Amino acid sequence: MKIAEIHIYQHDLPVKNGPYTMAKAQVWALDTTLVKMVSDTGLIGWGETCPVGPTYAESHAGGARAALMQMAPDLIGTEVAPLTLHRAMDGLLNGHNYAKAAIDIAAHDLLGKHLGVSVSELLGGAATNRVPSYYATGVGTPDDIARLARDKMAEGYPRLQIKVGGRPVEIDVEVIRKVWEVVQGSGMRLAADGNRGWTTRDALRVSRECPDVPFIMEQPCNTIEDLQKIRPQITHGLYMDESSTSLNTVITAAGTGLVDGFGMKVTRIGGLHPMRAFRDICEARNLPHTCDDSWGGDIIAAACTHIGATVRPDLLEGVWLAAPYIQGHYDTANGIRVEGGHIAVPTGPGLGITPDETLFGPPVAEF
Ligand code: 0XW
Ligand code: MG
Repeated sequence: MKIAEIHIYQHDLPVKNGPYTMAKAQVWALDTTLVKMVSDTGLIGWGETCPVGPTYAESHAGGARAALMQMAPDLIGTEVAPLTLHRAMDGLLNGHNYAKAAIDIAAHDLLGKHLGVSVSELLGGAATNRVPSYYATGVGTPDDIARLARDKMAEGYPRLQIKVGGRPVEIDVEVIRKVWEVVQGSGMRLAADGNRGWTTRDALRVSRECPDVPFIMEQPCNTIEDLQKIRPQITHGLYMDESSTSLNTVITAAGTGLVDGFGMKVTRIGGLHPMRAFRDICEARNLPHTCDDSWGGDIIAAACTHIGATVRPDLLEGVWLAAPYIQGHYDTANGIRVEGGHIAVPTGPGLGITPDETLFGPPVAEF
């Protein structure tokens, strides 16, 4: 089965009760890019990539579409096989994993439909039909975030990710302590995500001032060198998110024991094919990780849920979706939802969703 057509769409995803605030970014609406891949057998697969604004990572919406337009004409006629496609994409464009991921996801959807199996079956087999999610707060006041923690715990979320950074670190310490007062003893797991916003000085101080709170520090500082510097001095677990930009980085971070786990984004690492290798590397080293993306609609959500379902359950820190922060779904019947802090794994072939493409308007490019 070969690629016959590639159609690229743009779609806006406004943030419910926006903005969504992180240490170095504030977003009101996200610009997502969708890929419709049509095979020479007439089947359709969907892919998506949606950077959460232009400063979260080295990615932006216009860049995703430019990269896709660069590669797409030469992908027509390529076999719909993830490894073959990645080699073809790498021969057409250096880097730009987050754009390649949209092609990779569409290919998995298409292949699953062709074989009559779900994407999680393609990725090695689901360990569960319901994955845990986690709730990510924005950067907020101690009282607001403590209230949110109470609400999300009551909803059934097993894990909370508190956003910190980009302000005096004393406030971050207060938020962590207030949230801990609320969730202590409940079994709720905690992450404090600095989104690169702390200096090493800040990270050391937070670890020193909250020795009794068992949170993990997610990407507290900007660079791998910063993480190496704080690593021997902190008592909290350290997870890498934004810095884990490729399998190459992940192998070193896992292999040298730099981190205790990862916040991982499917599109940042290049899609589901590299994500399954990442999953296996983590399992070999007993490293917990999330299966997320920076943002996106039902297509990204389905991709994250399928790979999340294949992770050894004790290593899965949760699947994060943008669904609770955006209005509506691409597929009103089968759209991916968080219910009781958990997500049902879609059952149909491929990604298990059928986007209503009338939502996306005419394609911005087609090949
Ligand atoms: C919480 N997330 C998965 C969604 C936001 O885009 C940021 C991200 C993270 O963990 O950094
Ligand atoms: Mg993170």
